[in-house]
Amino acid sequence: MVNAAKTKPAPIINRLVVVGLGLIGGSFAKGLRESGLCREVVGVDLDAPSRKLAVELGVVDRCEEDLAAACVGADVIQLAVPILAMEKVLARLAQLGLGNAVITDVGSAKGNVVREARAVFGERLPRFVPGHPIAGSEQSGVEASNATLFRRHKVILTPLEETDPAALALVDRLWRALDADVEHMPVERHDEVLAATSHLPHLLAFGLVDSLAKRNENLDIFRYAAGGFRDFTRIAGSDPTMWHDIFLANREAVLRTLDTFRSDLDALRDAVDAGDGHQLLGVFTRARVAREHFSKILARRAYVDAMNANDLIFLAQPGGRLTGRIRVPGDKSISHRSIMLGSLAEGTTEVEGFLEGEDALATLQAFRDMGVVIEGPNHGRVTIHGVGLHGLKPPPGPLYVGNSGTSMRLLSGLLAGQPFDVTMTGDASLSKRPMNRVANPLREMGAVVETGPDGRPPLTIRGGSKLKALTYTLPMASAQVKSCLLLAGLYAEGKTTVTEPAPTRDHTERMLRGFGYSVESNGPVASLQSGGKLTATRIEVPADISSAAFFLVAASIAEGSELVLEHVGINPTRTGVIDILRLMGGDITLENQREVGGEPVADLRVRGAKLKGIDIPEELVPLAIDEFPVLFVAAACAEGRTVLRGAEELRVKESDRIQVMADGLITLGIKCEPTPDGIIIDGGQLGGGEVHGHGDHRIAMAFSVASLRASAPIRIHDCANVATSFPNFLKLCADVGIRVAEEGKA
Ligand code: SPQ
Repeated sequence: MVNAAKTKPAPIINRLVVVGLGLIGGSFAKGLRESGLCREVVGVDLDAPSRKLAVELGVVDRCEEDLAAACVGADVIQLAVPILAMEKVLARLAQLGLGNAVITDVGSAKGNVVREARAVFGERLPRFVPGHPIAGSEQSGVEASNATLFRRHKVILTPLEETDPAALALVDRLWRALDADVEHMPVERHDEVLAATSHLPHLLAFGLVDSLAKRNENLDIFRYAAGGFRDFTRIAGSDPTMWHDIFLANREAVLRTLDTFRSDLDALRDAVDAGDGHQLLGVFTRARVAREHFSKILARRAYVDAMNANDLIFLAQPGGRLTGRIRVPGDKSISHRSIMLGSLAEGTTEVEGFLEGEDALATLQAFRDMGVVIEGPNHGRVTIHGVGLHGLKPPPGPLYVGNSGTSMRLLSGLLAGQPFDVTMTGDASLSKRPMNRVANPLREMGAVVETGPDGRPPLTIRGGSKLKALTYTLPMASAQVKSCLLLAGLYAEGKTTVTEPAPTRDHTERMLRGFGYSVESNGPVASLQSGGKLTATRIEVPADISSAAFFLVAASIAEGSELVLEHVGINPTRTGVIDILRLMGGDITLENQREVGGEPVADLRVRGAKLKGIDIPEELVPLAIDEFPVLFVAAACAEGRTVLRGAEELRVKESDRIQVMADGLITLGIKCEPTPDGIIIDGGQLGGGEVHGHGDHRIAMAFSVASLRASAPIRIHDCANVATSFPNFLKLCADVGIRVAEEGKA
């Protein structure tokens, strides 16, 4: 039963007529009959046994052979006949007095149905609502009618300019009553999209199987056909008559998409012929990730859904003690930059320890979209076939960078120097973050940068601007703004100089030097001259101190803990968290200090300690900027008061990290007071309760750590974005003794 659990709504129409009682028509009729929205459902079918069965199976209330008899007093007429039979049925309907009845249909192509309807009804069709449910099954006929067939399936309605909004709303309402996911789009767009995503694949599957079957050795070929062949050709088992009809009905759109595909196929043929492995690798690596990438974008529905539409809940059990040795994933900032600089370098860059989190992967995908061949990631190994500073190609569409501020801000700098236009979009969180901090200085350099309202994403960067170097003092301590301008400086005439108000992470400067590009650093001033080139190199990405920070705090607050975090990057612009924890009484020692690829690393040993509240020195703020959510948890577990000032930047991260941490800590029973540029936290006893991650990875992980000192479980909502920076967070927690898991999973 559709909506079995809900109470039946009052009928909204008197009589629904469904013409054609196959799988689709029968399922539509049955579902709506059960929904209670129609007082009577009448079926029309030429086949007598089908008419009899339709009534016996409860698909319709009654059935008619004659269209005219069925349509008397109809409010809605659904045409569910084969697409090439549509013309005949429409012509007959046009001869009947239908009053104000709404006509709709389920045809797989829309242009031809609309043309035929105009031919018989006249140019204006205010009561016609063309539609197409994207659903089906291997079964057919009225006996296969299934009231839930359309549940969570897309139904596309293609209203015309003159479509009466009330008629559209009515058909929309009927489909939604079947739990369909209804979308509206123009007729032409529908036919293009379906030609590409459904009709072309069917043509290829039918064509390939037929081509192989025609060969003399066909028995041998099919005998050795493995899973790949079977997967690819599964749809060649579809109904030949139906598909014959669809190709004739959607001829123009199919031809357009087929021609584009044929030229792509020719390019592949040429690459095979010429032994062009680079071209083949480019196509294959892009294709391999494309499916996953696009389904992620669709699932996230940037700009549309509220962030917590897909609420992933972490449930953290109270208590615990940490032991063992772990290595947290690779540094996010360095991973982003390895892809950017490796792509712009000449030669092949090998990366090890790359962070396979969504943010760094978004950067990787952006460069693939701009024509860079990138192999991997495979267990942290990535091979980037650099194209040089001037080798990027225009991407096929907007670059989607998900949740990643680093991708959007750094990319905007280097995109300002390209000859083509690019638009960058992001998810709901990134769409709220300020971009004028990069857009304004880039404009001063001569770039044309368009933002959404209030300087928020999307960002469009127009190509072809001649950039001139800039001498710029950053209004805030931001490594992203500094890096953005240095990357733009690679393309600007003259010497670009950036002065920062306080030291921020210097990975861009270090890594540019690692790629053989000269960057001067003099205290707070960094500068570079355009005109050089980047030479490919080898990069070993150290473990991310920002991820290690969760375990530094966790082991510090859990009595009796002793944990070693291996191979952590301890770049002095990132170690504020260690300094702050030590000032609070934390017991952290650096062992086995060494340098890899221009970055200092060490194994960090941390033991449980009695922490005390402190006034956090302001000069440490930029050096621990991403670690404050979890440092607030340390403060909540410390004896006495901790005061943070000069950290207003925390309010414009993936969430307002001051406010959301304060809200959560107060829920857990901690006395704290947010201030415009910081927070005051009085240490106390953490209780349990429900808190929110607000789609911010670091908030979700910080509250997971808090459970170690909580008196009851903590339920943390909206945790999906932990995958942006720390995909195996829960696994490592389980390994060392933090009892947090996705709700419903042990
Ligand atoms: O990439 P994103 O979303 O901006 O990530 C964050 C984070 O917490 O992971 C900030 F929200 O890290 C930034 C960091 O805060 C990464 C970064 C970098 O790689 O250059 C610099 C810092 O940002 P900012 O705004 O201070 O320059």
